Amino acid sequence: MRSRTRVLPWSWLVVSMLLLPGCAAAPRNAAGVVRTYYVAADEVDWDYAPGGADGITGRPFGAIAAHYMEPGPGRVGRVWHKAIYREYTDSTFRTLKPRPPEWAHLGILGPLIRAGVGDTIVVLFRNNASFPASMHPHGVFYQKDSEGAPYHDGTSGADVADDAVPTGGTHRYVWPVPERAGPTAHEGSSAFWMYHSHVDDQADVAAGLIGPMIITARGAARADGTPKDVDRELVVGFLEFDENNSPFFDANYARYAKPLPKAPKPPADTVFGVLVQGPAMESSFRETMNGFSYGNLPGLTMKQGERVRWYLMATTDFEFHAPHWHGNVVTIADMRTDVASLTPMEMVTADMVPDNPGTWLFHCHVAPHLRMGMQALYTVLPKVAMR
Ligand SMILES: [Cu+2]
Repeated sequence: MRSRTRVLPWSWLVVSMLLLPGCAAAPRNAAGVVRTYYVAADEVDWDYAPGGADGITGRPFGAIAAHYMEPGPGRVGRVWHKAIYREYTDSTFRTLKPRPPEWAHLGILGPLIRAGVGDTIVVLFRNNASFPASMHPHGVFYQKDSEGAPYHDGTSGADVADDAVPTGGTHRYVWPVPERAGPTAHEGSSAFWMYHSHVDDQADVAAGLIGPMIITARGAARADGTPKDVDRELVVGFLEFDENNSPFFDANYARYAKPLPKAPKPPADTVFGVLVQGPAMESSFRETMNGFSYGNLPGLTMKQGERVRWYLMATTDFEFHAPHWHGNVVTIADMRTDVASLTPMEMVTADMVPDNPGTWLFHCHVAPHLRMGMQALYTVLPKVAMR
C-alpha cells in the first residue's frame, strides 16, 4: 500500500505535483483554485408532487396520475423514503447550506458542483444513509482513490477507501479539472457533467443519489464560477426512478401501500433482469423532472431576451427521453430545435434566448413518460419596455 498525500488549498500546480507525481499527462495550471464542497448522503421522505394536484391541468390528479401519485392497494403513492445528496456549510455537517432561489428547481438533485478549467474540486463526503454510498464523477479527472466505484481493478488500501463509504463514514474526493473536462472550442462556455453514487449503481441512483456538475471554460467565468456570457442557468434531470430497485422498496411498500385484496403479496419476479416486487412494479416507476411529476417542478423562470442555458441529464435506467419545449426554441450543438434527446446518463447543453413570454409546457415526448408525469411548466417573464 502506498501512502497518499492529501491536497492542499493552493494552486493546481501544487495539486498536480502532489497527486500526480511523474505523470507526463498530468494536467497542470498555476491559476486554478480549489473549490471545496461538503456533501452528505441523507435520508429523507421525498414527495414527487408536493402540490398534491396536477399542475399541468390545474386540477386534481386524473385516473392515470392518481395511480402513481396516490397510495392504493399495492401502490405507494407520491411520498417515498429516499437518499439524496445535500450540501452542508462545513466539515461538521451540522448546517445545511441554503439553496438560493434561482436553484430551487434542482429539487431532488444533489448540490450543483461548479468549477472552471484549471481548478480542483474537493468534496468531503459524509454518508448518513443506511447503506454504503459513494460519489462517482463524470468528466473530471480522478485517480483510483477518488473514483467512487468498486470493481476488480487491482487496487487496494487507500485506493479503495472511496469505493463504498460505509454508513457514518467520510471520504475526501479530489477531482482536478483539466481542459478535457471543459467545453470544446465548438461548444458554449460551459460543459455539463454529473456525479452519482456507484457502489450499486442502479440501486443507489434509484434511491436518489445523483447530482449535477458544471465546468466553465478557462477565463469564461465570473468570480462566482458562472459563465460570463450566460444570464440564467437551469438544470433539469429527466429522471426515471424505478423505486423497485431502491434499497428502501420494502420499507416504503410496508409503510405506504394499502393492503392488496388478496394476501399474501405475490412473489418477486424479474423484468429485464431486475428483481421486482409483484403488483407494485409498474406503479413504482416515477417519471420525473428533478424528482417532480405532473407539473410540480417549481422555479423554471427566466426573462425574455435573456441568454438562458439549459443543462439536461438522465438517470441510469432503461430509458430514453425527448425533452420538448413549447413556445421557444434552443440551440444544441449548433443545431436549432425544440426537442432534445437523452439516453441513459446522457448530458446535454441547450442554449435559449426566449422571445416568447408566457407559461409554457416543458415535457418528455416519450408517450408513456408523458402519461406517467414527466411534465413541467417554465415561465418567460416579459421584458419591461424601455423608454
Ligand atoms: Cu422520457
